[in-house]
Amino acid sequence: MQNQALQNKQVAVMGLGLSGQSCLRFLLARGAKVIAMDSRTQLSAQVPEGVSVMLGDFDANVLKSVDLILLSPGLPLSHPAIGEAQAAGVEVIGDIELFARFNQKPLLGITGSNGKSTVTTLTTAMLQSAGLKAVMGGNIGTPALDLLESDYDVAVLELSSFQLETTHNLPLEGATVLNLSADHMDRYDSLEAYRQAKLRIYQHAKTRIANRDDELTQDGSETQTFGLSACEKGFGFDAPSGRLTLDGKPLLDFAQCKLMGRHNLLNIQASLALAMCVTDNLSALVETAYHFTGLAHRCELVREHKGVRWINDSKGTNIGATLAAIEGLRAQVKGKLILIAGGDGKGADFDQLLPGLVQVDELVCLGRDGSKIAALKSASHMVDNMQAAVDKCAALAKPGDLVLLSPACASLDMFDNYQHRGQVFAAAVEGLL
Ligand code: UMA
Ligand code: ADP
Repeated sequence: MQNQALQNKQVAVMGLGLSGQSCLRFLLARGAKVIAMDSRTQLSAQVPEGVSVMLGDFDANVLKSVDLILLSPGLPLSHPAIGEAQAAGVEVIGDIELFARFNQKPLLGITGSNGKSTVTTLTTAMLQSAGLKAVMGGNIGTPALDLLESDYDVAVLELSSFQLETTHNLPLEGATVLNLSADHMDRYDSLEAYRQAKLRIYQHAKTRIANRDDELTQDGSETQTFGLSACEKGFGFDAPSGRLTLDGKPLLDFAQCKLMGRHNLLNIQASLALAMCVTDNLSALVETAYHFTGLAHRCELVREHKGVRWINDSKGTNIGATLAAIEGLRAQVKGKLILIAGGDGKGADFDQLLPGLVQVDELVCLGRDGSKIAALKSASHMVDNMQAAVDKCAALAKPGDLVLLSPACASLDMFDNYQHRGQVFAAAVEGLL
């Protein structure tokens, strides 16, 4: 697409968060006439000059009158005003679709319920070590349109189901759905509707990389797979030798990697599969897999104090993530595993957390939906805030125990975001010293 294509076009940008703001900058720079809308009546960010701003309820008549609507991921396509505009023939897209129309470089795409940021970051690091100018963006935090300002050989995109709903033509060299478990059930009618949004990532992908152990990631079109089983084709794992394999041949010794837990074995396989879509420098990719230490707030050791390990997995914002954290860590705990969970459950059915809760010895719950989780286990304690949660765990813990913050919930009922929640936890743990 040419810059002129947007010149003097009337475009409504709906939602003025990070992606909405990136759309404003991009559109203004290309001469579009922009109307900015947000359902909130107060905004924390400033809107650039030259943009007309409409706050509060969306006006369907305004939306019907524009040439194009750019919808933020936090807003559902099902909003009636958007439906009216679509019925009137107005095109509705998201920032990723706009990015795709202007990007001219190879792209890799990552979605799934959990592990997206880890795989996006690891894949980018692998490509950089292979000598490519690789950048990452999308759901991970840097809006995709902002990437177009930089010079890159390849862009690695973390894509949420929300972003994929408004993306129609995204050509990807490689795409993966890492795994699928219930999340955002306050936005989707069913798990299948959420899954279908995720599977859209495969639509225009050359290599489609699915998880053999999770059939919900497969749509029958996959051309590459990864999984925990030994396998003659694709990425596999030979349990007796502890080696990750490619087409049955040993590739790396997982015990030598800094990332731990079965979920991270899968994350490494998926990253290798993606990176290999754009480079054949396999030794550089494997070397990076050995040295990658993981991201903050994901099964991160805060401190070992009086023989008790305190782990921050604040990014465990849904049941699947918390189950993976418990399974990944349980084998390493000699004493008790004490879990801190609870927050905004996003409409989840917490019964699905039961297979994890049976592996937990003590449960400390907080937040809006904490009592729903606490009700599932007899050895549970409800507390009012994170400080009280840490104090309770300190009173329960003995040398050899592990305390895991993995809430299975979003943080927004009590904190600014998951990072803030993890920081408050870490500060409370440090306060025990
Ligand atoms: N909102 C309103 N009214 C509006 C617009 C937004 O109430 O008119 C609310 C939304 O309901 C939501 C919040 O504002 O609660 C933010 O929504 P947004 O669409 O403005 O979000 P952005 O700030 O643009 O950030 C988005 C992604 N956020 C969401 O999809 C909710 C960010 O992912 C992403 O990093 C950013 O674009 C850059 O691409 C965050 C996220 O939480 C990390 N993603 C979800 C997740 O990972 O589970 C999908
Ligand atoms: P996302 O970006 O999808 O939220 P992250 O890489 O930030 O994923 O990891 C979030 C949480 O999900 C981590 O705290 C970890 O507990 C869990 N997790 C990471 N990778 C996986 C995986 N492959 N399968 C299941 N859970 C995972």
